[in-house]
Amino acid sequence: MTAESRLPGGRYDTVWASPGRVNLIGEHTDYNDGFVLPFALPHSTVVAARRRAEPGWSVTSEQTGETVTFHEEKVEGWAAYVAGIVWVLREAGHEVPPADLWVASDVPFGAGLSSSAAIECAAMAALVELAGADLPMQLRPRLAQRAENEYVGAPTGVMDQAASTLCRAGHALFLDCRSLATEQVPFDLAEAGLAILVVDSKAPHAHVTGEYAARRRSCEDAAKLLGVTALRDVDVAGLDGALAQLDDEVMRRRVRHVVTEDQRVLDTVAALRSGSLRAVGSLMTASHESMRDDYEITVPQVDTAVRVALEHGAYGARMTGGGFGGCVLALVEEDDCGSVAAAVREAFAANGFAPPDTFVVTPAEGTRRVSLSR
Ligand code: GAF
Repeated sequence: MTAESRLPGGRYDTVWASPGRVNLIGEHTDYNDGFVLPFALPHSTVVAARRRAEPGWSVTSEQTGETVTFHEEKVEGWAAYVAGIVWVLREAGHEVPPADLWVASDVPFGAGLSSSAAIECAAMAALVELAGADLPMQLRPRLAQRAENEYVGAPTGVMDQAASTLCRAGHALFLDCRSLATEQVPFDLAEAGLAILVVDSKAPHAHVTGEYAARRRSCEDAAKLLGVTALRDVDVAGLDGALAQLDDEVMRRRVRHVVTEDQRVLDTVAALRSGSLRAVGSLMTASHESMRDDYEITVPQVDTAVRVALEHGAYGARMTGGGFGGCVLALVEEDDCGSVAAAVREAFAANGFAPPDTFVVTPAEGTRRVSLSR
């Protein structure tokens, strides 16, 4: 059942859908002005909107049936993702007309698949249309990020909002998080007989907590000590020299992750451009090792999923997203999806972990207008 088919019956002025994402490679590089390579999931969040006569906005969740109505006051909880978009559009000088909104989603929550960016970007698209505002897609990710940073209070980078807004079906989005320059990189797994298997580890995932903020702070402190604007300005050729200037061993490891991860994104893009899809596997695994050993953001469940996938023939595997739980991506032969998924499930059971979810994904379309046929 698609998210849009779960919207309550009725007349809407407009309906928009924005997807969740997985990040093929480039983790914790976005807030360092670096490179990322996400693609959109087939799972999306749909926001339907209708103008209303009385002032204010309401948002109703299809999932819980709850309606939150707000005016100027600060909203907390899930509705903050929508209220934050109203706030940021008004901050940017757009007049947002009073409206009732309905939200339905099939993006798994709290799994590191960007359910928050999906609701933000769909709400933004619906409200921009109601407002009749001229706000090009390219400018929307920064605004949605600002809503998440300043209204919701999560110190994230721009990757998730950019992925949810700008991704194209059949492509990964090569994004320079400093300039926001993009390249749609063809990523046709089926043609190569490959698949990306997602393992949702079901380990609790919450990057609003201190660990994400601490990683970000450590990177910003390191950039200051090195005299650069952001760690993006250190490349692998200059890495040893940069590390030699830092006294703190933990900070050195954080810097090494970010600098080598940026290079792995560039190497992955080069591999995809030359059609060497299988070569991406070793870069994914190196990325995971760097997140595990240097950035220290993995947990036993995701490390187990990666190890078992590799033992059962995956070309590469890595955690995707902010970390401390969430999902693992494994690059596998299409025919091996079932056996790799079964091996991971067995290993989770043997370790006493909650059963994971496993599913195969292909790169889907970013934010799109939906025509309801009913
Ligand atoms: C989360 C954040 F929201 C992103 O901005 C990004 O930093 C990611 O973690 C890690 O790459 O999804």
